[in-house]
Amino acid sequence: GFLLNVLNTKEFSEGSCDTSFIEEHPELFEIVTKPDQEMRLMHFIGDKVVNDPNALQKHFDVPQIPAFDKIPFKGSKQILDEKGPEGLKNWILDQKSLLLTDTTMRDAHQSLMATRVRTVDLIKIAEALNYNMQKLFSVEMWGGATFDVCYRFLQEDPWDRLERLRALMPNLLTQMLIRGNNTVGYKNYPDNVVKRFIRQSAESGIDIFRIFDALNWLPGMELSIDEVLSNGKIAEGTMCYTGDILDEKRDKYSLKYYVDLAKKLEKTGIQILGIKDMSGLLKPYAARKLISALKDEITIPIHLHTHDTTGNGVATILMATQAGVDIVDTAVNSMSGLTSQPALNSVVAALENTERETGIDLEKADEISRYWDAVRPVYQNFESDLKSGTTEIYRYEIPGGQYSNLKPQVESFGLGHKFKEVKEMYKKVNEMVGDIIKVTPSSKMVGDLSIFMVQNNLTPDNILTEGLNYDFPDSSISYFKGMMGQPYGGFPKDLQKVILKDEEAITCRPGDLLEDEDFDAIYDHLKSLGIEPTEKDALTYALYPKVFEDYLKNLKKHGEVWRIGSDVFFHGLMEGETAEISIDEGKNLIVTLVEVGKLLEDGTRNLTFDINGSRRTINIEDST
Ligand code: 3PY
Ligand code: ZN
Repeated sequence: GFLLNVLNTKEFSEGSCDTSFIEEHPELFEIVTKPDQEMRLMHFIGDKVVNDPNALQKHFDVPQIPAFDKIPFKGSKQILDEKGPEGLKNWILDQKSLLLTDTTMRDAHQSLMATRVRTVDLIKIAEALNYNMQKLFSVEMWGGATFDVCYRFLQEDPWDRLERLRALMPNLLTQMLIRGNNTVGYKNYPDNVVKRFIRQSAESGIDIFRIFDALNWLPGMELSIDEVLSNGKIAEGTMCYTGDILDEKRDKYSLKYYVDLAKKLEKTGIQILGIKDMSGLLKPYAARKLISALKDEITIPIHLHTHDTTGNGVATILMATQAGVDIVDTAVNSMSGLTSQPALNSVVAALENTERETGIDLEKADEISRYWDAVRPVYQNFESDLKSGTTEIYRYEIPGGQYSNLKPQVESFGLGHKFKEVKEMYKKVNEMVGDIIKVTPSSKMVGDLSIFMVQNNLTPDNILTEGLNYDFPDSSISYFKGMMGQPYGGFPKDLQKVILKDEEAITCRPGDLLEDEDFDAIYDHLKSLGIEPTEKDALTYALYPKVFEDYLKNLKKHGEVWRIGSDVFFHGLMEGETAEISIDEGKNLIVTLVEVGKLLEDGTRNLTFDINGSRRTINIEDST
């Protein structure tokens, strides 16, 4: 009784009270550990119920996991394990079938719902995907924005996600997106961070590293490529596509530009050439032209990534298929289209009974799609209101992930009514900075600068004079300093001067100037925070120190919230509703929210839960 009362106090469950009494009596601790974990989670849920306006009062369907037989088979992963990277490369070239990558677990949700899909929803479907989609080439399930969003918004550990998914999909190649020297961040990191990050990612289970540089600048990719190769993994050196090779007036990024770049990438020793069409600008006939030319000029397999923002995505894939592309990215239908990838099931169906049929069982793929169909409503608060494909993307050239985020970003500056103006400015800013490749982080620079210019009534016509009176956004300064690398064609010098004022720009690789990270100091610091740090923790701290410290604080306060089902995590519980909540491996609680008490004079409410048949009351501060 006494212990439960201690546990139920708000100070205790938030960890803010003086616990020296308990620390001095370690024997108490053995008894309190389990209920403590329960109470921390109940506190998290109670807080959601009382204080989160997004806690929708509605029921969600339970997503159905398709049946599967766990019979061992040889998948793409075994080809890599048995034949090595070179062997896998040759195996790809020998395939007649179009090979598919499923991006549902990474780019699809990054582009549709602000990267919010949680580990529990991924691991539930992972085995069914492995055993029912045996002909998949790879599963993109890590990297890009998933890394920081995990810690920042989901209070979960992306390394744990990676290792669990790897174990549940033993036959399929895993794939991640890495931003060259920016790894999974938004700025250049010291070389030893980049190398150790890649080594650990390989060890935790990544097979294929899609490496890009936001300006297609080779020195921004070489270090990562070398490190992936020396770890015996697959380096997919990538060129980002922008402009329109069909339009002779847009000649900065011509067919020749891409062919030359592809040849340079091939020389680095990569096993696969990636084409990253992050905005969905590669029109169907341009895809045919590009892939045909590349097939004549390079010998390594080609992997095409596009977005369906314009509605032309499947057409682009089919034209690329006809021209001989080896692998393409798709997302299962219920997670495809719009700012996401083109539809996997539709491509499978389109190619049935043709030379390049994929071998994927459409009915089984449809079951996977139905699973995601049921998962998706839980995330509806994160979806954009885009209802149809839009050809305005050909005009604005905004990447899929950024397009769905730009409106909330613009609204957060109080400029919601000027959204169209910001998009027009995005186009003008791109021209003003010299027509650049726009992808994380250069796309963010263009977006931030566009908002800044609209906000301050700056235009490309007055910026060279007016701009001298302004401090520009950090991303603009970093870009013009050369900290995102060197753009093809160089910087516009006069604008660079206006933005940098007296600061000097660099022309070398930022990593050449950065001191190596002191990992011993990081380990010591993390120990001082009370954890026994792993290499994964140290790397996270090197990439995102503040985000990681906040994550650790939340972990201490709320426990392993990643185990809670997403309906409860995002929407809490309704009065009278029961949910099964996992608090540890194989350990579940049956929790009913019995009653939300009335507002008390001290501004709190008592919430009554039934936990595995016992009543518990938790006091929650009402801050609404
Ligand atoms: C990322 O860098 O996260 C991207 O997906 C860019 O397109
Ligand atoms: Zn993408």
